[in-house]
Amino acid sequence: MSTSCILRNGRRVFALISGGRRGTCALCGVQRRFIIDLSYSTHFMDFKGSSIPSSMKKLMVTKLSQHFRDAVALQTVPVPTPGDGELLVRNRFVGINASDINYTAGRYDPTKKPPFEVGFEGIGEVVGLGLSASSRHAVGDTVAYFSDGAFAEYTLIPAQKSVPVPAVKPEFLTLLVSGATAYIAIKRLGDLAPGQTVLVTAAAGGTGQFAVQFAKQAGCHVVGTCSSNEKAGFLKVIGCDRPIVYKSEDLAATMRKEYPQGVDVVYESVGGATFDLAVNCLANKGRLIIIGFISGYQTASGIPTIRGGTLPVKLLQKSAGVRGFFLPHFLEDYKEAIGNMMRLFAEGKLLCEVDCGDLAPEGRFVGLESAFRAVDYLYAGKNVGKVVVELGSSTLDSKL
Ligand code: X1H
Repeated sequence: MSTSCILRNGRRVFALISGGRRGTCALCGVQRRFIIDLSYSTHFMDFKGSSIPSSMKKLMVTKLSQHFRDAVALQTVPVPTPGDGELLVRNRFVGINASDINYTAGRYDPTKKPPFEVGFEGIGEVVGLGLSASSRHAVGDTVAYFSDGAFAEYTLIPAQKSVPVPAVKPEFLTLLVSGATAYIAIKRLGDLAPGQTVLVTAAAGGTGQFAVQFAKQAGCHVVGTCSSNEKAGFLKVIGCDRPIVYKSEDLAATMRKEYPQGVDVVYESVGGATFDLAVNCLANKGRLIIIGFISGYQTASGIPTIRGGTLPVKLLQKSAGVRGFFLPHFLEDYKEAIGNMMRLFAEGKLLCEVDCGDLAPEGRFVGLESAFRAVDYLYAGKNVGKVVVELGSSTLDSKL
């Protein structure tokens, strides 16, 4: 057995998986790298006889573009080795976010040049880990994470970023970015009181579904916009008092007629004309929370146009406010948010709707290559709930 002592970032770390012993799987012919116990602890033991292959599929941004298919390529790369404080996670589900294309367009960090990895969140099993990570984790742990590079069969994550989950269910994945965004934005910026009115745009989407439920739980009257009757039905199920199908109803006219005093809070993710409309229906002292502006992301600038010139006047006239919300700026609230949402889900008080594309034209999103279809599906506004891609083949499943 070769002892694996590698240099990573200039530091010496002991790897808990090793390329020392390799074998070819008799069933599929894939070169596998066995997990080898390099320690004196059962933490590093082979997990239920499973092995991990030496190579894997991964999506990489090879060119900056706001069009996911132009920006991203499917590559075969070596399965990485965990450094000291890292976990190697075999992803079973990965989450699609509207902002994935802001990332592929280089908007998150304009200094970052391709190639770089993509994907914000995943859930799966720990299959390898570094020495200091082993004080709190073990091979076989089920974890979810909000970290870079999720669109891969295996992802290395810093152990501190892992969220322990009771099972590898896609419902838990919905909480990491979409749920946490709604929970923290509403709690920290909403200033909700019972009896107030909240408007949620794209209410049946990945994050909208949570905003509806948290506003309802705060004792508010909730109005939600969506694009179809099917989505309006879903909104009713999650407690939305007034679903508005904006394709068949004039949203501005309905708001003027039914909410002449305006709404206290808007949870807004569409941008452009929808943002303008949201400003117009704010009540006195209303709060508009910008969590995104999806209507602009596929354009060159990424920014939809608004009637900005009148914004200061309108805010002044209503003593209203507009606040932006970007999840990484609120990580101090993250643990509490995830813990509370997990408890609500376990108690049956939170519905986490997952859309794996079962009704999509080419069917369920299975395998990394289906991330392309999944992004298109989200941008076509077809999803009800969070768009999730399932990874992992049945042959691997039988080994784990
Ligand atoms: C450092 O802070 C940020 C914040 C947002 C860095 C990048 C962004 C970004 O790319 C985003 C973004 C991120 C999350 C989210 O939920 C929505 C959005 S919208 C957006 C953006 C879009 C177009 C641009 O030209 C610039 C930013």
